[in-house]
Amino acid sequence: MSEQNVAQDLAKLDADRQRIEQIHMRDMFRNDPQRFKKFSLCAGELFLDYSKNRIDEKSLASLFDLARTSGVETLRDQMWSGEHINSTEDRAVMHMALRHQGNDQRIVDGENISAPIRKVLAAMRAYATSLRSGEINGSTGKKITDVVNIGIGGSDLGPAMVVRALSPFVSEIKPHFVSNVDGSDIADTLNGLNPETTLFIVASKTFTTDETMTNANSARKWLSAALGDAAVGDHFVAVSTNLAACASFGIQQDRIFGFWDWVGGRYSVWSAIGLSVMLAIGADHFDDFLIGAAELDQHFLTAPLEQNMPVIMGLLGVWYRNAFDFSTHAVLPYDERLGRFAAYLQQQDMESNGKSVQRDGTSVNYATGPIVWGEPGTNGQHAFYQLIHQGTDVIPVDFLLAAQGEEDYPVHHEKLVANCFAQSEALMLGKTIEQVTEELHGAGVSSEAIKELAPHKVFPGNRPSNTILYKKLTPKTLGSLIALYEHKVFVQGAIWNVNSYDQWGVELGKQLAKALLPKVQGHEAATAHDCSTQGLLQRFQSLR
Ligand code: G6Q
Repeated sequence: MSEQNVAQDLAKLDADRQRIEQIHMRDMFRNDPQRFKKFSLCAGELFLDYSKNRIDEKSLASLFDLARTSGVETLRDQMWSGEHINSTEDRAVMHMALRHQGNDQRIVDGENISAPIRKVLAAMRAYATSLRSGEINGSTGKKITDVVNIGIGGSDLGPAMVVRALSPFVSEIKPHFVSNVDGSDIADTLNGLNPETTLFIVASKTFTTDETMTNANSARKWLSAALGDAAVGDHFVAVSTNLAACASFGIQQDRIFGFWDWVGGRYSVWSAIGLSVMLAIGADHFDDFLIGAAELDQHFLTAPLEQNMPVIMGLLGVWYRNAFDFSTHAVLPYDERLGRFAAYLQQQDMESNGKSVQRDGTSVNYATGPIVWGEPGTNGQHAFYQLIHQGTDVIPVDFLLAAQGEEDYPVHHEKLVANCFAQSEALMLGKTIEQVTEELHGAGVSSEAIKELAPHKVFPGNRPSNTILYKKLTPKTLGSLIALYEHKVFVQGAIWNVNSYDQWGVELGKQLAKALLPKVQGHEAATAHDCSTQGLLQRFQSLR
């Protein structure tokens, strides 16, 4: 990566911002009927309309310059060639290799990783196929009908989001997810399940994560109480890089699916962490999911920056975060089954780029990762869209939409589409005081009432949005969508010069929870804390 002074490079965007702020987007559209054509593109099966952004050709050119001077392409190529771009953990970042479709070798630390990737994938396929067909059964010979994935963070959010998104493809086996250490999570999940027909996947890269091991031990107790301890081998599989710990939990050697330290947790749904997905949708659909991601990877690796969808989305995010100081970004799928997509992206984006130091450890003096949030439309329209349209914060939005619904409810889908397009149009156009006044006059409202009411009915407009349109939410499309956002996050991390692949910010809380546990349990005195923490401990003990 080139030597850089990020703040200086970002400051160069200011002249563009000042120029752009002089003109409302509605005028940009009025002045240029080619805007949609100019500012939209395809990548595989995804279509992106980014014309409803506060951009012109000149500001985009500056953004592409920024990508070049920040060394986005160099870092991308370093990642793909297996260099340890995750410097603080001294690791390569090779999740793209998990879905790579070519026969070429991928070398990490002198080893060809393509062969072990294919081996694990084949083992997953063989297991999934036998389990789904009833060739492999539970300890009493009954067919497994329910699978519970026990994992948290990267070992939960990806698979949980994906099986929900692909629910029309789920057959034979019903997937469940337990992540929270809160006992209500496992209790509610086990309630109604039959131990004889339930399989648990303990999904943990390290196999030491407290929440996951606590849940795994409770699940094991539940199963042993019903079927005896000898049944554990038939009802538990593991996904981990810590093979020794899996074996000592009692998991059979051939039911441990491995992965590698060059797969970050939040980038691991493509690895054996996706086993619950494969069990639920079948191996062929899982292959399509990988193929969809690989298609986006090829696009990201080869398309020129100016026609590179994740690069464009990443740059627009930097534009708003740094030149305009907008601090949040909403992802609003008009696709109910993407109900967990925003939660998934929160980890992908905020754990990756929520950083305050550069790669060399020096503090940043510019803003980095935005707050990412969202909910599916149209529900959000009846809730928080008020603020998006008329609040004091400007919130750039991504709308996600399938042209075809999975179900035979055409009227529903047409209404969904109309609402999605209407929102981006409304955000861009807004409504002027003159339009409001005219409308109210037309409705016969008195001049006096109009004076009072009109300001409340004005929409400033000029609010940016992207629209990502695809034919249908299939495994392949979903693979492409996730990869698109992964690369977008990469581009932003490269520009902000942060390490997008570590997550030290999650450690302090874990460390303090460990120290607090004996005090919560009452084994140690509630001392040596600040008076708030101490007071809470005492209050808690008095309420137990
Ligand atoms: C993701 C993080 C984190 C991780 C969980 C679970 O990038 O590393 O979310 O996935 O903490 O870790 P284990 O898989 O090791 O249990």
